[in-house]
Amino acid sequence: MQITPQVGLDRRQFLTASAALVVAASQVKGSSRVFAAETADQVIAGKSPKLIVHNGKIGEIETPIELLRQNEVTPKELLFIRNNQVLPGSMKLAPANQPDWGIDLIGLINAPARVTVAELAQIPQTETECVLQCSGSGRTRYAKTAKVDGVPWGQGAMGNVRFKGVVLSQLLEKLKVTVQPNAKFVAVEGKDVPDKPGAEDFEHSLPLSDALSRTLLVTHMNGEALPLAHGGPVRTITLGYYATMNVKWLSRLRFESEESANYNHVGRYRTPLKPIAPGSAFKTTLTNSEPNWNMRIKSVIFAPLEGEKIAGGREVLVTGVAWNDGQAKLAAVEISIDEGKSWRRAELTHPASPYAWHPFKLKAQLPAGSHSVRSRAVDVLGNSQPLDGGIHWNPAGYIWSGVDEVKFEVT
Ligand SMILES: Nc1nc2c(c(=O)[nH]1)N[C@H]1C(S)=C(S)[C@@H](COP(=O)(O)O)O[C@H]1N2
Ligand SMILES: [Mo]
Repeated sequence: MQITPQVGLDRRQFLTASAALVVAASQVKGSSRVFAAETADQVIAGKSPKLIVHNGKIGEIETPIELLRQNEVTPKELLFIRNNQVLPGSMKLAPANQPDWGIDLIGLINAPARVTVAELAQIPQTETECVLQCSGSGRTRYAKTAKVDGVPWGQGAMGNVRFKGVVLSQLLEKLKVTVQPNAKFVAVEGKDVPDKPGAEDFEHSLPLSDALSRTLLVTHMNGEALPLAHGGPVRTITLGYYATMNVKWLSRLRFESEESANYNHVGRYRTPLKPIAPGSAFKTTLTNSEPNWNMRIKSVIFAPLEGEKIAGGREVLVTGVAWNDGQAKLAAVEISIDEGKSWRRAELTHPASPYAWHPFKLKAQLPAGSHSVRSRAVDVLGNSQPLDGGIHWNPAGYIWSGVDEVKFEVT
């Protein structure tokens, strides 16, 4: 890592900056990120100062693997943050305390309806542990194939959390709202404000059937009121979907016959339907690409850490987590310590929720020297992770799902 002296910083800024730099240097060895102006707790009050700040202005914050692996359920202090734009006043982990916050339901339904956060609390609740993963998580892995645009996320734009809320179909039942037969999508709108004048609002469309059965209107996370920074007082979580579809500060649900034409749904957060040449340009449209909806099957190695030096003469413990969109059971996680030539089954734990992290572990005897370990998850339908994740290369580097790889040394 190269340290370039910054010109024009005052002393207080410099001290902050150098403290952040020390944290950055110890957390993200080998990262291309050189400088963090602020620590995460300065960006969002309550976050751990050890998180990686990619953007302190709107809040793009990653969890280093060495912190992510410490808890089965990721505490709010450690959970990543991704804002495209922000609801003013929401850059904190405090709860929202807004019982009068209303959500409008409009479009292809029998009659428009409105529900408040206080009313949501009166409807039967569902609580589920699930992976929350930005579709850009792991983006930097694509750089081996060709340059990609966007926040240079490692594998830590994700976490495993417990969300509680009301399933959309149960809300409709309670409100006596019926959906018209020509409705095919639900557009989910957030109340945040575009960060540039003239920019479009943040919203996404979901296919109706998944929206009804797998979308929760979430008011609680990890047993507490949903923090403002994570979308409090209410956000959507569509189980098994990428986090970008999980709209924070939920304001409106539109039942429609078509997918939203909103820039964030059509111009971003989509991948080409057919493979494209790495490095080429691609403009997404409603018909040439698909939204970042269901999560691809994926595994991430938690130990060893990249670049770790492990004392010889003892077994090396390989650990990590795997998950998918929760629709097909995970069958196995396989580990290779010989660059993909042979694979061994790890011990895999099936959590209560199919949407949660599935921890895996394997012990390996390794001689002194340089080593690499690879992991790949397989589900009962045979879906797995490609050895070369670059086959899914796309200009924005969405939905990385290649075999994970970590290099380390036994001394
Ligand atoms: N209203 C709103 N919702 C949003 C966003 C946003 O910018 N505005 N960002 C999305 C993206 S891209 C991600 S990855 C997740 C991140 O959720 P988190 O910040 O709670 O971790 O929120 C999603 N929901
Ligand atoms: Mo995201």
